[in-house]
Amino acid sequence: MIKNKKILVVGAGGFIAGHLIKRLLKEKNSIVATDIKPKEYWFQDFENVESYYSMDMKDINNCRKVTKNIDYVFNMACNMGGMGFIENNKAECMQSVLINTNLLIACKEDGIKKYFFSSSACAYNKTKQQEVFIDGLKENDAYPADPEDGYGWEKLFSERMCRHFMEDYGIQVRIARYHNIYGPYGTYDGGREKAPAALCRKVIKAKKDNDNKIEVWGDGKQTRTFLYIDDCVEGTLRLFDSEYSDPVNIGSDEQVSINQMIDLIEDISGNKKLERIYLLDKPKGVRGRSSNNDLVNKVLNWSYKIKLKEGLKKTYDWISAETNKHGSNLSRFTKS
Ligand code: GKE
Repeated sequence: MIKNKKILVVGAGGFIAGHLIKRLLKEKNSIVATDIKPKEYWFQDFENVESYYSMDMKDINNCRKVTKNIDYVFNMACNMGGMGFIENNKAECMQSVLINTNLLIACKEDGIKKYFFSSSACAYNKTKQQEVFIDGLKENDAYPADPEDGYGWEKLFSERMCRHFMEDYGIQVRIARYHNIYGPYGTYDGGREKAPAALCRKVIKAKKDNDNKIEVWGDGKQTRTFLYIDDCVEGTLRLFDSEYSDPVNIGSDEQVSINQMIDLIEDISGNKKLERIYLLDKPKGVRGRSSNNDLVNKVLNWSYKIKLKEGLKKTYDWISAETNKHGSNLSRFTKS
């Protein structure tokens, strides 16, 4: 485990980075945190972070400001969200290549030795995800390249940029392909939310309004796997500590349909069964997706511990508490 190091976390105001920083601080590391969002909109707030910066890391001059005297860098920053966001903001998502590229240039100039890049299951070839229940995606299923339009290409391009900085300049890179990470202290409203938080929010709202229906994107038969944030952070830190520098899945293989996930959320809510209004024109992404964890088990001896029902309960309870405090649209968690 990383201890007593000086670590730059880019995208520090985001969901995964917020939980990652909490772990790194616990291990007595000193953190330099940057995010494009103003600090009041960061998902988590850490008083004992060494320094905060609210600035756009697509600008290489900002990258150069924060890579001095740093041991390690975690690039958790990209303009992204669930399908509702990435399907409608492809140019915005692609520009995140500027963050990763300029950050790597600054790291090379400052002799930083180790660099983590958060990639995504959206890097995988779409034609291998056209059936409802598919075999888990193996790391070499990213080629031949046919990733999610916009966001997926940004991730795949940036993976290769990382590899070439390692080959040409010796920066040790570690690359995780995250499979739909969910949990508390993430976006649950406002358009960037992913399915677990969105559907928790909808079930919570239906219960509160004594409504008997919810809107579901697609026909509900599409499948995914979802990884709880604590398992994601553990896998990320194990990968960073390892010697493995090719992209590797950090995901779950507990494949469920969206309908099955809604069943779990309704059980958690203790509410009556809701009528599902299927909106077939909404953003759907791939038909089926799951993570093959053979490689990550082998190289990191890591597997997820928190099953979907348990993770959804923690997420549901947190969103319910937040909406009681802020209402579904007012919470700072929806600003981004
Ligand atoms: N966001 C959302 N909101 N999705 C819904 C909803 C809803 O209210 N109702 C049903 N869905 C369906 C979507 O249509 C999609 O088929 C599935 O849930 C998952 O949607 P998602 O969580 O927004 O995103 P995806 O898993 O399709 O893609 C995401 O994958 C991540 C990596 O695994 C991407 O948007 C990125 O967040 C990331 O690459």
